[in-house]
Amino acid sequence: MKPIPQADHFPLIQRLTQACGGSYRPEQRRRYFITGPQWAAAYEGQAVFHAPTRPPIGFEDVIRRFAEIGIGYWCTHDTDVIPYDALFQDRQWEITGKIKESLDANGLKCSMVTTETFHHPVFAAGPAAEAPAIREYAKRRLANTVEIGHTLGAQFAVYWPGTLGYQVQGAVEETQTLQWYAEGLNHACETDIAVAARHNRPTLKHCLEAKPFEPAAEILLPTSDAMLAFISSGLLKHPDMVGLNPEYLHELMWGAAPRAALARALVCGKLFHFDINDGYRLKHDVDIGIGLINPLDWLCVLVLLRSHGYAGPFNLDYKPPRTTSQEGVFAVSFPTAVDRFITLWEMAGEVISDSVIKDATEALKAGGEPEDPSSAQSVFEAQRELLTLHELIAHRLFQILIGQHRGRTFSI
Ligand code: GCO
Ligand code: MN
Ligand code: MN
Repeated sequence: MKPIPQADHFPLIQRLTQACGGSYRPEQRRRYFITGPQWAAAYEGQAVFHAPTRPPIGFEDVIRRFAEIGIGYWCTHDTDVIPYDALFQDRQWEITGKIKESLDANGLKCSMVTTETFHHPVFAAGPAAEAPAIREYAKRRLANTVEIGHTLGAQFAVYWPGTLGYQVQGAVEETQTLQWYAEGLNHACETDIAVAARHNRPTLKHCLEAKPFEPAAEILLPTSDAMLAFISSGLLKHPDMVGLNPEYLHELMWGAAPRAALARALVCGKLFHFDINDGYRLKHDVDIGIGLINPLDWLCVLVLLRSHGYAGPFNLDYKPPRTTSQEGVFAVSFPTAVDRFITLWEMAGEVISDSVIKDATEALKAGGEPEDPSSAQSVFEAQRELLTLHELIAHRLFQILIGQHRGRTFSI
C-alpha cells in the first residue's frame, strides 16, 4: 500500500465521516442540554506516560467550534482560562469579559464553572490539607469561582475533590479532613447566597463529583454514594444547595452499575448534573466518548433518566484520544459523541413507548395470583411463567439498540 499524501489526510477523514451518516444538524443538537467542557476540547493528550499530541487551544476557538457543531453550552475550570498569576486580579475580569463576548457572539451559554483544586502544587496535600493557609487559599478560590459563575450566567458549580485522600496511612485523620472539606463547601454556599442576591439571580446548584481510584492511593469520598452520605452527614450548613455530578465512568470504575448509582441519587433528589463518557470496569479513568464501550448499558441509563424527567446537563467529560488530531477533535470526536448521545436518548424514548416492553413490564408488575398466598411454593408457581419476561425485555432492548425492532434483518 502506498503512503497517503499529507494533504489528502483530512479530506479522507471528512469523506469517511460523511459516509458514516447519521449525524444531526447543529440546530437539532442544540435542543439538548449538552455541555462541552473547555478542558476536554483543550486536552492536549498528555498524561503520566504521555507527551502532548495536540497544540494548546484557547477558549475563543473552543467556543466557536462548539457553536459550529451545535453544542449549546460551555463549562470550564477557573484555571483552564485564567492563568494563576491573573487570579483575583483585574486581569481575571478582563478574561471573564472576553469569555462573555465569545459566548454571546457564538450564541452559547455558560452552564457550569468548577474550581481546579488538584493540579497546582499548592494542592499537593489536597484541598483540605492540615495547613490552614492551604484551606484558606482553597476557600478563596471556591468563592472566586462562584463570583465568576454568576458573572458568566452559570447555573451549576462542580467540585471534584482531587487529592482528598492519602498515599500513606495514619497521618491524615479522616473525620477531621472531611470536616475541613465541608468548611470549604460551606464557604462556597454562603458566598453564593450573598453573590446571587447581589446579581439578582438564583443560587448555583453545587454538585459533588466522586472518582474512586485517582489521584490519591486512598480516596475519602470515592463514590457518589459516599457523597450522598457526606451531604446528609450534618457537616454541611446548606445541604439543600448541594447535590451530585456523577460521572458514568467513575461509577463503572469501582464496579458499580452506573444506572443503579444514578437511581440512588434520583431517589435522594440529588441528581443535579451528569458527566457522560464511557470506559471499563475496575480500570483507570480512561474517559472514552459516550457509547463506544457500553452502548446497551448507556441505553438503559438514559431510559432511567428519561422516564424520571431528568432535565439537567449532559456534560461531555471525556478525553478525545491521543491519536485524534486537533482538527479531528472538532470534526470527528465531539460531533460523533454528541450524535451518539442524541441517538441513545431518542432510542430511550422508543424503549419507553415500546409495546412489547410495556406489556411485559406491566405483566411483571401485575404478577400472578397464588392459590395459597401463605405458601412460598404457591406464590412462586403463580409467577413462574411471567418471570421469563425479564430475559425477553433484555432481548428487546438489544433489538432496539441494533434496529431489529424496525425490521432490520441479517441474512444467514
Ligand atoms: C476527571 C474528572 C474531572 C472533573 C472536572 C470537573 O475525570 O478527572 O471527571 O474531569 O469532571 O475536574 O470538576
Ligand atoms: Mn473521568
Ligand atoms: Mn468528570
